[in-house]
Amino acid sequence: MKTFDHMTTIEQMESDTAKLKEIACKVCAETWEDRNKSQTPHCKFGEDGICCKNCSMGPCRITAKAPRGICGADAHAIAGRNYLRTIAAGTASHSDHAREILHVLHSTSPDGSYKVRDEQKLLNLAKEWGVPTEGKDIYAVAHAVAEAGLEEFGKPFGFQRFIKRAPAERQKVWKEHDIEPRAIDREIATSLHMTHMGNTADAEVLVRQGLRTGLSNGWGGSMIGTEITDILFGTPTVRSTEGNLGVLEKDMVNIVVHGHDPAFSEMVVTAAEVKELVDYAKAKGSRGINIVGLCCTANEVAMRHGVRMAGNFLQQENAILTGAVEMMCVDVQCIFPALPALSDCFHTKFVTSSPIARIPGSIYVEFKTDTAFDQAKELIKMAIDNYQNRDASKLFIPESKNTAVVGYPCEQIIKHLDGVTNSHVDTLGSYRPAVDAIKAGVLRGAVGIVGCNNPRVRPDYSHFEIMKELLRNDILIVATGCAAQVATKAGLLNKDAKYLCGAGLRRVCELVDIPPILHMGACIDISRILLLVSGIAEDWGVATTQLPIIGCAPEWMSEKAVSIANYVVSSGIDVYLGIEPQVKGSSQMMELITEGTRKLTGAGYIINKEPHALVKSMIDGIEAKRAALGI
Ligand code: XCC
Ligand code: SF4
Repeated sequence: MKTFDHMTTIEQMESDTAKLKEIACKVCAETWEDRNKSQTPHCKFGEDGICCKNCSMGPCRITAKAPRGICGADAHAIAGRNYLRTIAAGTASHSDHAREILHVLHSTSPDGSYKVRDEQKLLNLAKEWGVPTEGKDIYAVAHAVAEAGLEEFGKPFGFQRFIKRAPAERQKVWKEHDIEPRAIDREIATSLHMTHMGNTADAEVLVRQGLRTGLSNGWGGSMIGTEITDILFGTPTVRSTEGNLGVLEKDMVNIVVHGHDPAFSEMVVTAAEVKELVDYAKAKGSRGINIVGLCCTANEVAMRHGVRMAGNFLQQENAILTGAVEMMCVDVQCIFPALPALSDCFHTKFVTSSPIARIPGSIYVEFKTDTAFDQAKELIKMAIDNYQNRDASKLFIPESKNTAVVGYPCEQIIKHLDGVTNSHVDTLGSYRPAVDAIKAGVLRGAVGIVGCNNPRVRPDYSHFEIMKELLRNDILIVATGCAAQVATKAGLLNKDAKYLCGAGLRRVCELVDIPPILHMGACIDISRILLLVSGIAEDWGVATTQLPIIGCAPEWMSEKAVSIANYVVSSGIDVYLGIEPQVKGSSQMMELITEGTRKLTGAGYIINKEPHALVKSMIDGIEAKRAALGI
């Protein structure tokens, strides 16, 4: 049998990093590896979530000798409050990103920087939201939909509109337990209010508000963000691309786009195609302009343009260390404040673009919707002019790169399933072929692998080990965010990765013509996974809690990830974590997040730092769900 021979191993990735570290030493640059050393061991109180500085009588730290803060808050109250604040911050980040995107939609015009690309999706959404469309110009509809979306953030009454998309069973659970998400800003503000000095001290109540706040992200902010981004820039389709640092080109002007909000990166990508700029780059002695992505921005532009991906979160400094980056331009979230100083060791120009992420030492070009395209062209010109400043003695581009097939939003998954069953018209437009494959045991189940990488564990290793083991066990993977990037770097988004799979999954990959890991987008697109799982549950006629489908964040680090975990658990899907949430100092909180939420939503966290043990528990979890279904 054919084998899969072009996988990049973690060891190879680490050897690339080691070579780049040599360059860092040579130019006296500091990287996260150095800072991680000086930050460990971490503060135990912070790690366990039992340091409170929510008022100036404190900070108060809980020990055996001092079991309560000055106000009397105990470990459970303090860990619970800290946890809820984390969820609120994560929800705010995803949702504020969505709000920005709504403003971009509101700015669209036929001759402006931003246009409507997916008119059908816009019309569908207008219908869903009851926005009148008849006799209206598409841009008038866009502006009305944008306003309706913006209402979701602050409306005084009612719940998030998108919860109507969830299975009836879920909506009932949310209502019963009083966790239906209200206006997004309200859930965030309520969480901050509840955790202010002198308010909620009951961990159970804090956790419940965490679920509701998470829901306002998953079925609110994030889902709005995904939907509107598709309307503005097109719903992603399947395309081929490449990933890892080898996508940087020795003889081209390399521009890295990094962050999350595609309003910015889309302009840069489009501007880089302008002929005068390409000619200008050639006139300056290069072979052209090479745009590559990092972190979630990479996923966004890869799915819509096939732009190649330079890597994930902990690789952001490596990109600059190659000495081949003329410009890195960033928007919001997951951007190391270390990047300007690092760029200064090279010729790299480091550009920030959002008032949300101002970083000292950067070149700040505030992006405005009405001038966005011209600003993007200016930036590209600046990068081209910088090409001649490259220092050959500091240049090292690792060769590692892999081909990847990306761009599987729900629409594309259904389209592929339709392709398999075109003779059975009754299953068209549904997930029933996938359901049948799971029922038959050809597929044992599915896992959504999401999230960051994190120096607390060997970076990327947990992802990699877990992914390989799941594939071997006929478990299909959908991936987003930096997890999807690990798969890209490793080569697991290649259709040939089917040779790493068990016989059942391999057959499915061949039949449906997909790689065994489906790239569904950026972290905000985990909202797509919610719809996928809900659709499968409905086509199957069972509850989401019964499905052999689970979520996993092996190396998460951000507050957004905690918010995500909460909406996934609220949606009835177990979440397997490879990094412990910072609540260990409270036995009650540990019980609540692993078991307590099960009584409310039917799902909870399973936590294990050791990836092989974690993946074993995942497979056991999937098999237990199968057994309970009698399949
Ligand atoms: Fe950030 Fe989204 Fe995490 Fe990657 S996966 S490190 S949050 S870029 Ni979302
Ligand atoms: Fe200490 Fe209570 Fe103030 Fe927190 S709120 S810092 S526990 S006194």
